[in-house]
Amino acid sequence: MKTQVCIIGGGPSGLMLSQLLHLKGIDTIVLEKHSREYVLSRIRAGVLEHGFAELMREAQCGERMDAEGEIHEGFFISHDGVLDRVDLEKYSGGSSVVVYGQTELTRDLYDARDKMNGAVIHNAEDVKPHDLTSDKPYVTYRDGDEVIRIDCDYVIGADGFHGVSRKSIPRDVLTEYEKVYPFGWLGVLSRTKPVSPELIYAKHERGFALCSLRSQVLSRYYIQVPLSDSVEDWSDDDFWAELKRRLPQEVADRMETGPSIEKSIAPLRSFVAEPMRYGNLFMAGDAAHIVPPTGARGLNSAASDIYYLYHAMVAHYKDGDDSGLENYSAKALARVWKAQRFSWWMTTLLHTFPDSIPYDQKLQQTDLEYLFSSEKALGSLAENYVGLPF
Ligand code: FAS
Ligand code: PHB
Repeated sequence: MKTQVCIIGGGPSGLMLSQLLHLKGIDTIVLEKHSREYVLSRIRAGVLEHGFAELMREAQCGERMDAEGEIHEGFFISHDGVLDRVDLEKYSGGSSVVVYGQTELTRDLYDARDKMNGAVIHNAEDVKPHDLTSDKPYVTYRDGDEVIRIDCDYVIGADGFHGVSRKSIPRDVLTEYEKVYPFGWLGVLSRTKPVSPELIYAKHERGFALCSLRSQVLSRYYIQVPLSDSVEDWSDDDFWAELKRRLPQEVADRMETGPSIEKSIAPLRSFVAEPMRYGNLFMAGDAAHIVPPTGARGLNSAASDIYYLYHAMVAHYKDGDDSGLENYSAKALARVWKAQRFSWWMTTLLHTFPDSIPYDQKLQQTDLEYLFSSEKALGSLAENYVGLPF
């Protein structure tokens, strides 16, 4: 088989790039190790930056997002029993975010690929990139006992944190930066009316909590839990009781509870791999960087990688201009690190750290007080949350 761009990974990064390049007449093949059902069963991000939403529309996949997604112009931070609102629209100079689940946008991307007869190969086993530093790279994968080879011009590593692409870069080329947090997030999805029309990020001495949503009949909640916890340690009743303890009484009193239809624990880490290019391999999304979900930057950091790669590939194939490809890693990393900083800051501000000393706790308190006493501080939070420019 031959294609121009072989994309490893059928998550939002890989599918979005495949769709955008197809619309410009650039041929791609997407190799996904799991089934489509498995990919769509994962519950992940919920908040889309303005830039991600624009990319979905440019990829001709934004129709359902615009119809079913919710525009949010602010969110709340609860602390010391009170709710303080962050007015995103006011402090970002008129921008907002779209609340629309990653599961749904991934479904929209798959549907768009199907409509255009896009080549997305599921259950691709043992995917391996080869000859990445040559001008004739190729990728192999197994379909049962048969090994299939795909010759291409470029390989895109959009295969997430546990993928094969980053591991294909020699250790002496790659530099990895990592910070692991001493807690995780226990997430619950429930068919209940969301407790608040806008998200509530709760700082509490018992631990962080987040009230989010997927629609007006589907709620998404999280509580910070020790790394030693497992999902089996948490009955639905225990989860709801603990979530309520971490919220202001007026919010807890109106909380509609119900059975969990999904319950999982995600560890929190900050991670960046540099460079994001090796020969004719370009990494994008979680393959190259991970953030704690506190700042809702995970999926949104992938958006700018895809935006840069899309324009670089079009410039190469249409104009013979390789400047975008040459500058990709440095340009993508500049925005990635700003998302890393913001995610670290939001996580440090709002979580209870088991080993924190009284001085740290006073700093957290002061940071919150400063935030809500300064329009410039709120402006900084808002411009990062709605998404820094690509
Ligand atoms: P993905 O990991 O989504 O996709 C990579 C794809 O590559 C997967 O489908 C995988 O099966 C496939 N793959 C892996 N190895 C392969 C191989 N060897 N061969 C072929 N295919 C391979 N972000 C937020 O903003 N908010 C959140 O609340 C949030 N919660 C999260 C919870 C969890 C448990 C995780 C893991 C992530 C969460 N994220 C969240 C971040 C998440 O949304 C990612 O940023 C987003 O999925 C990035 O998309 P991709 O880069 O496409 O990577
Ligand atoms: C979610 O709805 O899953 C969500 C929203 C905002 C975050 C993290 C997760 O910061």
